[in-house]
Amino acid sequence: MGNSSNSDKKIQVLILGLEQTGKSTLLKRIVDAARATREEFQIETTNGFNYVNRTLSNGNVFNIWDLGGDKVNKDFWPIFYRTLNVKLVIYVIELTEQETILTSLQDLVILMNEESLKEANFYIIFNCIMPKTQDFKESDFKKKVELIISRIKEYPIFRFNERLRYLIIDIKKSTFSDSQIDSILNFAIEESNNKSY
Ligand SMILES: Nc1nc2c(ncn2[C@@H]2O[C@H](COP(=O)(O)OP(=O)(O)O)[C@@H](O)[C@H]2O)c(=O)[nH]1
Ligand SMILES: [Mg+2]
Repeated sequence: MGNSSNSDKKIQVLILGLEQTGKSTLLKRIVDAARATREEFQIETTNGFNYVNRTLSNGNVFNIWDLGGDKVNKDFWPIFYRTLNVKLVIYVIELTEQETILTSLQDLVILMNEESLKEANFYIIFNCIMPKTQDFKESDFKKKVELIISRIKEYPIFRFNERLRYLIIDIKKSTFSDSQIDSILNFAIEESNNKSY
């Protein structure tokens, strides 16, 4: 309801995923990348939601919502995705927590088939929370991620190939560049005939 009256051209983005996967850390990275609008931003366990605006150099303005991922907060997700005209879901999965991966996948499949999200693209961030002493190497996780993606593909999902992209990263580390953040956000507005994935 009310989606078509969204004349202010702001592009709605949700950051979703289970708790402790790195969603709020990702939001902080997005804020840090927006140097012109740098502001004080505290990361705590998210009760409710965090919210920022981000303007890219191409003029696109994004409203980015980081929603809490615990059981109670998850019940409120539908209020956001059924009210906002969501163009992009950034879905964070923590790769080193084996027990939670299956739950993450089930939630993702449900979201991708949710009626009010059928026009939305999905960008999975496979976050690798490495111990302080250990460096992140993408190659260590590639096989695992390919397996996970093939698991998701077993489900019937509306326009799966066009709507899904992913990245394997340690969100906290500097290997996650500002231009990667920009290209994730811009996936929100890519026309389907340009989609290369
Ligand atoms: N080493 C490392 N720690 C991370 C990373 N992402 C998040 N963390 C830590 O994991 C915890 C949960 O992160 P948070 O962003 O609050 O998760 P959220 O519950 O999904 O919002 C925090 O203590 C973060 O500092 C990461 O990429 N690398
Ligand atoms: Mg949080």
